[in-house]
Amino acid sequence: AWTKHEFSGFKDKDDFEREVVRHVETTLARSIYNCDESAAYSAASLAFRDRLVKDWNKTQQRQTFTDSKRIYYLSLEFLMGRAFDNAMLNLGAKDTAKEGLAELGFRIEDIIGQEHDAALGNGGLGRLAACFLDSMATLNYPAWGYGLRYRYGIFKQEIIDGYQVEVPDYWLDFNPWEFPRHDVTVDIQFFGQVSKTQDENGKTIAKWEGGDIVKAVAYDVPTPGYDTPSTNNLRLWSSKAASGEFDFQKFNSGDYESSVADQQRAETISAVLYPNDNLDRGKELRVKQQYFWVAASLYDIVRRFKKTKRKWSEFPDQIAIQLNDTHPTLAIVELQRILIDIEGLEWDEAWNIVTSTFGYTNHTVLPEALEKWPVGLIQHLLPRHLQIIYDINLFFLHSVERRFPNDRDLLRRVSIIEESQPKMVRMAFLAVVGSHKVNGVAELHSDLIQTTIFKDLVTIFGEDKFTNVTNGITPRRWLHQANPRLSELIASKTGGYEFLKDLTLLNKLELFVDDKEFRKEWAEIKYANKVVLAKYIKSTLGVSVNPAALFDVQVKRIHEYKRQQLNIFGVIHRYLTLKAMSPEERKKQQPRVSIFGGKAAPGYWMAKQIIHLINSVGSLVNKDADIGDALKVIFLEDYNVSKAEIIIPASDLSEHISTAGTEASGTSNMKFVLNGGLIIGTCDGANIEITREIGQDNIFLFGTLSEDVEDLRHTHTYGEHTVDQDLAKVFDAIQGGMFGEPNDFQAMISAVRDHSDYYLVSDDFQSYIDTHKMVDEEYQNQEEWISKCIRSVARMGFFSSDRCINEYAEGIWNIEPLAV
Ligand code: 26Q
Repeated sequence: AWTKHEFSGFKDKDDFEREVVRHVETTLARSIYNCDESAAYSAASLAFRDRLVKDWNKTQQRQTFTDSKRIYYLSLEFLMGRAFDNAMLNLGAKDTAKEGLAELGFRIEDIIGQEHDAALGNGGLGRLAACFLDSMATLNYPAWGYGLRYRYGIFKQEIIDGYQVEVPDYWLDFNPWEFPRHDVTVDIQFFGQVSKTQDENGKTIAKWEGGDIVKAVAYDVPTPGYDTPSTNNLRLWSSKAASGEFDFQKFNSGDYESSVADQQRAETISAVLYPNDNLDRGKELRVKQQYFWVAASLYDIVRRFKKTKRKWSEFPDQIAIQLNDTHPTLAIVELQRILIDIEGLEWDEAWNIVTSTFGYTNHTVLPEALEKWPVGLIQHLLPRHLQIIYDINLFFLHSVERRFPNDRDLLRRVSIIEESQPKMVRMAFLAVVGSHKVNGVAELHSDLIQTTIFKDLVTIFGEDKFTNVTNGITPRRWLHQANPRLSELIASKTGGYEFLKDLTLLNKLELFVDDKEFRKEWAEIKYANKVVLAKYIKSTLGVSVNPAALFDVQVKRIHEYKRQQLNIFGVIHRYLTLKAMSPEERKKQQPRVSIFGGKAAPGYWMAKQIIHLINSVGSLVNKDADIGDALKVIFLEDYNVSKAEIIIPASDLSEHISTAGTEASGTSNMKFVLNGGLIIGTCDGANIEITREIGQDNIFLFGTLSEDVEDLRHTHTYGEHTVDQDLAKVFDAIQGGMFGEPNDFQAMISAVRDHSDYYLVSDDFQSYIDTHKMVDEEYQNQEEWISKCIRSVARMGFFSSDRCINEYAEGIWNIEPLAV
């Protein structure tokens, strides 16, 4: 069924097997008779890597030879997950590998399971970057990703006595998917002083001297496209002491400790991913990471451009750089510095090049997530950059003043420097001023940024600078890889696997909504996926769940704005309701499994309390003999990409219930619907567009609308808000000690009942409960439910990251695919 493209893959299973055996015997230096699953994974990966490398080299050569415009995607996070399965599928050789591995005595799933996730990201923003790499390669765009090679990715989460415990994620022991480029290094400068002199023409020359040097070393990760030889590059930088190992001068003079300390200080820069999601809580090390990565990447990009011997004015014709949130905003300043201080361009010419090159994607309106850095910190770490930021601001404010004279308050509001104590650099404003396009990630979100945080900037720059590109997901990983049986069934009805490259072809499924045989197979696949998840739950938590129950899933980072507390309060309400019923009545209720998963930032105390409450509810409910299968409450440990691939295909209903106006887009909502699950959600982020595409009848919407949120919040602060009966009963149960020590959960209750209930949990509670009641009723009618699922999948074509990347390419990057 599968087209093998001409470049890579294997001739047949024997060809593949020979390669595996060769790698076991030579690369790994082991006997094939003493080959365990781990060695088989290593060797099989290396066999695929060899194929990938060939395509990769050809792709890079072609991009250089044709001198085509490239897009550089700068992201501090790439949440890639596993690479082996993805490589097999994208090269169209999974069946071959499966047969070959079977002959060697292995089940392919076991071999896939050997791989450690590459978890260089927190959540949505990092996974979006990974989906974009997949789409950019698949669509044959000349694209590179630039990121940091963290020694430790996002921490591993363990649950001990109901509490989250963080364990370091050391993932680099054996990683066949990266290529160290010890010859590709860049010296990165920190601290030091700036001196200014005049040249013979009276022009001021700034020199940044002194300070420390840290070395950036490149590690390259090939990122293959699906059914195409295009294989792009993800370049990750690792930090090293500039002197190589340690300072021998110091060492020989007996100062061994400090020579090692210097080395360690340098290596600290790329040591660990900051585990905050939607929260700006970085210190000096975070800015160091940002500058280290941005400076190395720009040096690399400029070096490549200079080889073409083109004029500087052609830079934006050859290069587009996309900033994934404000984390790489210093790139704007760094490119301006390179052009004026090193290459000798005039300010205006340089600034034109800079602003034509950059695009900026905003992922949040939450005030606590908007990046700001103290002026003093930047002054100390990057003295020349602070001067340039001040100059950018000066020229910008001058232009504002010319167009809007005598509006001092406007100048104060839009200044890149916030005149607070201490003064702060507003990174989002700097990103807007230094880019030619600014986009949000879903329609509502893009409207909101233009009317709230960037309102004044829209007035100044005009509406055309601001645009929307609704997020998308790659159907290769999130349908074909995660849910192979559903993918196969879809292929059988839509004319093969073409839909994986043009997701709008899913619309052909509408013809089969009433097809009995098709519906039966559809339901069987969902059930089988639920059995797999049930087994996983049994093996990890020891809890038996009934696969016939309604699986209700909320998996995402734990955050008050995402409102896992609303969900667990709802679960408690359900439990109390069931307890109050007679056994006969209870039997008539729709059985449910409430499944949670997600990490809390280690310093986010309230998020950790929420995890604790979920686990406490679970340990009571799951062993309550009165309740039995009617309700189970599960918290899955260490939610990550590879677990998402098991959980998402097994969901009947998933929860996307953020306070309206807080979730920029959400992308797991798209993954769940694409896998034949329905969703309960608020009118927020991409939920709104999902509703537009799949139809109101196929989604369970509830709650306050974003335009009403502000007013409602005000009524709270003026003390008029009351908690309704049902929610009060939930609080009483918690405070009565039903789920253990009530003091542990007091803050969660107080936030809603006694304080301002900022996230409007009490306002939305009743409609949330009522909507779940509707879900129960509708789930009873399985025929109707399945129709809704099929119709929804049929209408999800819009949410492919391929559509999304094409919009970026056309509307922001002005870049064309390179024909293969
Ligand atoms: C900032 C400063 C210091 C330390 C950490 C951070 C930081 C790190 C990660 C701030 C934010 C993030 C991540 C944000 C994120 O994942 N946002 C999500 O992006 C998705 C893709 O666009 C959206 O779908 C989600 O709605 C949005 O929450």
